[in-house]
Amino acid sequence: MVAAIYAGTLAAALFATGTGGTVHGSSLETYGVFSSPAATGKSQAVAYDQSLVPAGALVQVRQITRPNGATTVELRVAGVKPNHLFGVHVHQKACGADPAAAGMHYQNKPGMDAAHVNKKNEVWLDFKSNARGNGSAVATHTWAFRKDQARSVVIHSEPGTKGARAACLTVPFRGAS
Ligand SMILES: [Cu+2]
Repeated sequence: MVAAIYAGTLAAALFATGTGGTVHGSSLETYGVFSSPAATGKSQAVAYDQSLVPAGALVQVRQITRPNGATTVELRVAGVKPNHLFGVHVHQKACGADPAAAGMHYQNKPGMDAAHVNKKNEVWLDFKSNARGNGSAVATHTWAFRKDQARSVVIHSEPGTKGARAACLTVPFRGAS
């Protein structure tokens, strides 16, 4: 519980410097402290490659959905490998000890060709960490998630779609009502 309280405080601090302002619509925040799959237990944040995402690194994800369905997802991380380009996507399933547990990318319109596997049809939050190992990204789409079909954020070893899965945060994204 100490870790959770610590993460909550730090996560709040991470977002305190963020966009802020009044949100019209609904907002969801999820945070975690990464740990190895073996040590994870009930934690929602799993680090598979600790050379990129060490145990103890922090992550926070915020979802803002407007009344018209437009959805913004914000990612913030602290304590990851400095000066590194990461690829990040919203995936369909919750994280597990196995990196594959998170399943495929969430897609607005399902399809495996280039017309569907892109950051307009999926939620990509690629970022470059700074010299202190902190990073952030924001993605906005005109569409909302389908209920219960977007369940995690996966951090990959490189930008785009080719990187190995380095870490995962389970996020109960809200679907269109
Ligand atoms: Cu991914």
